[in-house]
Amino acid sequence: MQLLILLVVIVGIVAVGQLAKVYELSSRISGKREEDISHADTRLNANLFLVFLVVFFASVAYLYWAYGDYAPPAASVHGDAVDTLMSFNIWIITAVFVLVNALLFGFAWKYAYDKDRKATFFAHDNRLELIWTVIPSIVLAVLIIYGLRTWDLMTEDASADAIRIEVYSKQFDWTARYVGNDGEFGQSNYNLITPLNPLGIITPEGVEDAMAEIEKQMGKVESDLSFEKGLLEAERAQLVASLVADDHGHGGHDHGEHSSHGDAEAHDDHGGHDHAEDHGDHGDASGHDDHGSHNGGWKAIAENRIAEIDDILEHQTDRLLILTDAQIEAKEDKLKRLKRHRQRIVELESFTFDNGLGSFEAGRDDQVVKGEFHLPVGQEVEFVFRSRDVIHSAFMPHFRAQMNSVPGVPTRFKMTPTITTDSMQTILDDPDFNYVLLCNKVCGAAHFNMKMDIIVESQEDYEAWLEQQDVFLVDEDNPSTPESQPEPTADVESEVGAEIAMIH
Ligand SMILES: [Cu+2]
Repeated sequence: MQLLILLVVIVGIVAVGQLAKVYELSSRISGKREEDISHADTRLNANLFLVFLVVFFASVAYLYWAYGDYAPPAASVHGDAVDTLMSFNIWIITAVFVLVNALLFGFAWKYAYDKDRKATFFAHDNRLELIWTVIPSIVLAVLIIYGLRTWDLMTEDASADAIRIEVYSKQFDWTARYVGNDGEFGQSNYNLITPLNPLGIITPEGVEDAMAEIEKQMGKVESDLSFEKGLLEAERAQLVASLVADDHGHGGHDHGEHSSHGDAEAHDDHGGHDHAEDHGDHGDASGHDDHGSHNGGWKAIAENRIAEIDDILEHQTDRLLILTDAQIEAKEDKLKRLKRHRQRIVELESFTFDNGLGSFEAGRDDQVVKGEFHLPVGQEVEFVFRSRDVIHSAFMPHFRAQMNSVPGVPTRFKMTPTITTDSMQTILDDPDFNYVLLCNKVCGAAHFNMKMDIIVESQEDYEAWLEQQDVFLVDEDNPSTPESQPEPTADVESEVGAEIAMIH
């Protein structure tokens, strides 16, 4: 079938070529030149340009009319500003579009070829250059400054009493988290994620398990590396070389022989040898006249290590590993990564918030919700976005809000919803309407399904709903805080709770 299509295409090309040739030949016979075009043809083409211009403008006008009002009314404070900015841009773009195309096709019509007309020629005009440089510069500057000011409405610092919500993305769903009474999100870490703790909020048990897991993995990698044949041989060669170098400095013993000992005990065979003594009491200055104590101690350690390596190479061959350079590098990288993970958890564990709240307390009363989350109307909300796997984009079209959600880099914006879900259902005459949070970054196979409903309601309804949401660690009577956490933090917590209650 494909071959057939290819054949048809080839035959077509050949046919067109032949036709062109025939036309050329017949023109030559009738004495007509290729560039001789009749006046009627020229006028026809010129008029077609004009027809095209009219049809083009008419269809663009139709598209504006049919699709120009693409979004329901903005449901946030800054949303109106975003819409105004958008309209402002559209008006400028439309004006430039009409002007440029009218000139382009209008001139093609007006100045169609006329054998009696002579073109004027001028190479340069400073005034024209100035006009088409300065005017676009001013227009662009206005657009950029206006745009940045609108952007600030979303991104400047939220007020102190703003509600804080974390939106967490992963392939392929969203999770929302409220701070709870203490006003702080519990710290979280990728390594603390479990099926029951999908956000990886820090808990003493979580830290213990994660640390154990990291240590286990580190132990495995370290053990692999310590039995890698090439690494052992390289280490041995380096130790031998440094012993020899040291020896040359002192003009003393033959360490080449020394370094070939089978194991540590072999030192004893050498009886009164200097190094047997070193072995006995390394680090002790007394009794080593020709070597410094430091030097002697180092030598003993080096020789012990050589003996150890020899033992492994000769007697523990079943434990030896032979790895490629790339494999060794991968293992070393993994070790570094695990150490970094461990370090981060240690830092999180000891973290204290400005209000004295410890790391473990902050997370305990966090409320984690899925499927939908609620917002009170007229109240400023600060969103913080985190991602577990790839870059997602939190898009709330009705609030004219969007922000990338990036692994490892928390992002944020603030907004104030102005229309409740109920009112919007009335405005749109659609009882099924719901505000939505969508993913607006193609993030994988089920990207299209990555959605969360948003309910905007009165302050009372919102509080009643929030009241019903589970707190992260439910067992309040038996707090799973470690012994080392001092009692006073509990007081700080209740004080902060009281303060927040007063604000509301
Ligand atoms: Cu996504």
